[in-house]
Amino acid sequence: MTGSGFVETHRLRAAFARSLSSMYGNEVPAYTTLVEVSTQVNSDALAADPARAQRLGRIDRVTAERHGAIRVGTARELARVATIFAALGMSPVGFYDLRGSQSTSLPIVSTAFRPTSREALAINPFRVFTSVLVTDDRRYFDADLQSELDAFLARRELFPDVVIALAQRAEREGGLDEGDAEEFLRRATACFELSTEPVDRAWYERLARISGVAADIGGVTSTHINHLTPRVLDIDDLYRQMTERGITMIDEIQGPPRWHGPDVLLRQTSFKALAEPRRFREADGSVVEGHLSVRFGEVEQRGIALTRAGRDLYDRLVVEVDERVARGAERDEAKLAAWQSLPTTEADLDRLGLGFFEYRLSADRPAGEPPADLDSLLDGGWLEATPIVYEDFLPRSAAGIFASNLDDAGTSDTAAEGSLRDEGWMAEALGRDLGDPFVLYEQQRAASLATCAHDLGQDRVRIARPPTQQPPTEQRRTDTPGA
Ligand code: OOG
Ligand code: NI
Repeated sequence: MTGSGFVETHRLRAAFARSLSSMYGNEVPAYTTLVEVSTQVNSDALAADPARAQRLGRIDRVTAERHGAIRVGTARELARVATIFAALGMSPVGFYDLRGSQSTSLPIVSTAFRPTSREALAINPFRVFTSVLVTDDRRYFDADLQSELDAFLARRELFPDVVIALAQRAEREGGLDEGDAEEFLRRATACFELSTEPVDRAWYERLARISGVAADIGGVTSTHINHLTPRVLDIDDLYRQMTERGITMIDEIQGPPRWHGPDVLLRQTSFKALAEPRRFREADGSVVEGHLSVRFGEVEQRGIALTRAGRDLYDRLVVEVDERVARGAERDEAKLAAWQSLPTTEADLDRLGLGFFEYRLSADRPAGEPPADLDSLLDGGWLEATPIVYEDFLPRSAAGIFASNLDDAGTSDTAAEGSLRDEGWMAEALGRDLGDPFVLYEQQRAASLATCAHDLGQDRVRIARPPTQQPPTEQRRTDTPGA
């Protein structure tokens, strides 16, 4: 951190991502292998087709890109970690409820902290999927266990006051002086280090019988980074190369299939949780060496952000895939069959209002009076569309990743009433506004249109095309007029 005396927010975030990455690489050597293979996959993809490789972000952004995952126990812990992320220019975006979605017990709800502006994302898009335990959900915890668990969580301090004070100052002042920045990064990184503190075996196992995730969160006195995920341009290639190196991957690549059309949303896979040495305290007070398998390696390939209409379609296709699998189809084939309903080109994804794009003036646009509507501007070569990258997560894939990395499905009482958790609860717990992914993508799209309108000397409204709510048809084109 040499150079200018003041380390502003975006540099802090990039430095934090690097610091976490080097700490995690020391703790989990397989992560280093994953990063090596990812880097190779990306340079191969770049060499094979440079334009395609950089369609969804410049190669330096993609290669530096990581997301982390952490898990906390209480609303207070969530609010404190939100303060740390705010210092790094990362705000909470989206609400994910993973409870009851799988046969595996996942008594958590989640959000993701990430930069939200186009500029900040381009500098460093570091994001952290953050889950919080729902201790009052009777499907998982009875009243007695809940009060023991709440008391246990209330006694620990994951994020010391000194880190929070530095974070508050960094948020207020848009960064920190070099010395403070170093201290903040060191202390904030340490909050996510695997603790050597002995784990109370009986307590941990009691929680583990209900949910491996509950034990990982509430069975220990600290938190840790669960995984750090590099981004690749070809996840199938990565899956093959990791398997060739003898690393056992989970059975599936979660999310959309590999196909000939545009990549949308997010494809993810992981390698199985590793047995890591941990110390245990036994009932008689003795401390012994043992193992826990909770941390795993994950990798992702990002695609185009979908509009609400596009996302609704995606969610319907996921249901259709399940139905096909229930009737005996193989999952990858079922996905490919369902994907026939998606447009096969970016232009159609845009025109049908299913995907988010940004627009800019073409360098070689025609002379003369430009037409007034977006589709004609695109068709006539005045404007060019570039896809907006999906910066968020998928609840179904997240639940799948959690579940496939737990040895034991745990237990839950499906007849009991779940406790209420929603966006409102999450914002209240965070003590901050919770961003809506769709609104953020729409703002980015609208801002690019406003710039185009200005540059063309047009009225902004005339080229803004409201995203169509129509389901896609078999047709390659629709008759939706430009507004
Ligand atoms: C998070 C699991 C979900 C993703 O990228 O969707 C996830 C966790 O294990 O804490 O990592
Ligand atoms: Ni992840």
